[in-house]
Amino acid sequence: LSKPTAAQQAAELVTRLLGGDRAALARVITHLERDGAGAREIDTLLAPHVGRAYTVGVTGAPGAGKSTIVGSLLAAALAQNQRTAVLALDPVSPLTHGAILGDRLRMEHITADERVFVRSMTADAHGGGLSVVTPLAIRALDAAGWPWIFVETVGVGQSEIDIVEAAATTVVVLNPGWGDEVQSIKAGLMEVADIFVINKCDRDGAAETRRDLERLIAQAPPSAWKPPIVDTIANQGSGVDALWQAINDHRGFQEQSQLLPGRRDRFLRLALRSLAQQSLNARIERFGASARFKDLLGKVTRGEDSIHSAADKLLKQLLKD
Ligand SMILES: Nc1nc2c(ncn2[C@@H]2O[C@H](COP(=O)(O)OP(=O)(O)O)[C@@H](O)[C@H]2O)c(=O)[nH]1
Ligand SMILES: [Mg+2]
Repeated sequence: LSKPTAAQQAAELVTRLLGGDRAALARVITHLERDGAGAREIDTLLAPHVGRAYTVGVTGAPGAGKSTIVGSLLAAALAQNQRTAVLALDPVSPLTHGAILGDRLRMEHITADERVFVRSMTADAHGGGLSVVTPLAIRALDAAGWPWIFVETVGVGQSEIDIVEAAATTVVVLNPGWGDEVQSIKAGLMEVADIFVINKCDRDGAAETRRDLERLIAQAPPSAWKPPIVDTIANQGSGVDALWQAINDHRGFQEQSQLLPGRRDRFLRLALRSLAQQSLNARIERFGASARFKDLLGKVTRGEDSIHSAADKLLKQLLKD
């Protein structure tokens, strides 16, 4: 008997995933993460089965309490017998390996439950970055029948803002005292926040933070949804039911106003753009080693061609290949 091909293995894995096999789901995400043999086949096979899940992005500075909040939200969801998956993203993994371990611990009390699926992903496991892999992993969870998907990410850098934009509901977590967090708000999170959380309300300064936030919200362009501010003490579970309610309210608002197809478009646009970008970058890398590239480079070096025109020729060549 010959060894099964990557395509056959992918088909078998996806069949098991669709049947609810958790180990198959975990392996599929690993394949997508590594962009290994079968990743393309896997997404093709998943495509007819996606579109039912509701995604909630949870973002904020490191240490703000995102993992603690997600852990308590899992409990709130479970209390209503809602099955929930979590993707914990670590965009700067060499610096925050401890954080990922901590995340696991903070959710561990609950991850033994069959109605919960928790998965961490790091940026260094593949070439394309989290903005490529996260949408693919969300599709895998969706196809596997997880109705709620929480995505936890650190709110730094444009690619992470892209990721939170891809969620149907985006929760931005702050702490009393603001500090550096006001920077990330100004850097663009203000426009993407559907719900604000002031976590660690056991500390001083919560009322001032709320006032600052209310002022920022009042300055935003008018819109039908006004982001609520929820106070939490997540490590004591306080305020988390109100947050779960706010998430459900926002979902209900979007369903009623028929806003979810637009959110879905935004998600797929991001996924498509990220993947195309990754693929183009890989081609440029490969092309950089070719004789044709050396030729182009030589012309620029000798002053026979401009950098602009050489770059145009490079692109033309790449798109022809
Ligand atoms: N005092 C206080 N500490 C909290 C609260 N919520 C979380 N923490 C603690 O803050 C630290 C960072 O929490 P974590 O959930 O890992 O933050 P993340 O990096 O945003 O995921 C942990 O030690 C938590 O136990 C809170 O409401 N009050
Ligand atoms: Mg965390």
